[in-house]
Amino acid sequence: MGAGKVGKTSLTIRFAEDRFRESYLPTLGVDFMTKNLTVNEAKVKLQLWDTGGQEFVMSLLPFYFSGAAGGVLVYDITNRNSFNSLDYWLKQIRQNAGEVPVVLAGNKVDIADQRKVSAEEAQAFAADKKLLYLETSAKTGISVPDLFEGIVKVIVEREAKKRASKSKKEEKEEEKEGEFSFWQKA
Ligand SMILES: Nc1nc2c(ncn2[C@@H]2O[C@H](COP(=O)(O)OP(=O)(O)O)[C@@H](O)[C@H]2O)c(=O)[nH]1
Ligand SMILES: [Mg+2]
Repeated sequence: MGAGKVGKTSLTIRFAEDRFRESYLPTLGVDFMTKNLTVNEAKVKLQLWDTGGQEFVMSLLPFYFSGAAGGVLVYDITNRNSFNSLDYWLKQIRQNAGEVPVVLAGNKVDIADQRKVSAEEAQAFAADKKLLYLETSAKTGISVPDLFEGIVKVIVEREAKKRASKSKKEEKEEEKEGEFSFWQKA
C-alpha cells in the first residue's frame, strides 16, 4: 500500500517475476500475484495483493486489508507527498488488519540524487511506528527480496509462536480433563 506511482506494482512484479517496466500503467482495481518461497525451512505460498488508487478500489480497501497477514508500505524517496501520506496508509491497515507486521520501503533509491526525504527521517518515522525500514529499487532490484522475505519471516515466526502458545494451552486443558476423570473415578 501507499500513494500512487511510488512503485507498488513495480516492486511486486520485480519480486514475483524479476522484471521491470519503465512505462507507467496505473493498476486497475486490484492485482494479485503469488510466489512460492521457503522461509525458516517452512514452505510458504505468498499471495501479493496490489491495489490501484481509483475511488471504487479505495472503498474496497477495508475488505482487502482485513484478510492481510502483513503489509508492505511504500513511499517514493523523491516524492515528499508520498512520505507525508504514510500516516494515512498505516491508519488504514491498522483499522482493518489490526497489529499485523508492516515493513516500510523507501523506493526508487536508484535515483537518490533526486531524494526529497532523508534516510534518517524515514528511519525515525519507522522506529516510532515500530516498522522495519528498507530502501529499495524496483528498477535495479536492490533490497527487493529482503523486503518481501523479511516480512514473510516475521509473519512465519509470529504464526509459529501463536501455534506454540496454543498447543501449550491445549496441553493444560488436557491435564485438567485428566484431573477431572481421575476425580470422577474416585
Ligand atoms: N527510477 C525508478 N522508477 C521506478 C521504480 N519503481 C517504479 N518506478 C516507476 O514509477 C512509475 C510508477 O510505478 P508503479 O509501480 O506503477 O507505481 P504504483 O502506482 O505505486 O503501483 C513507473 O513509471 C515505474 O517505471 C524504481 O525503483 N526506480
Ligand atoms: Mg500500481
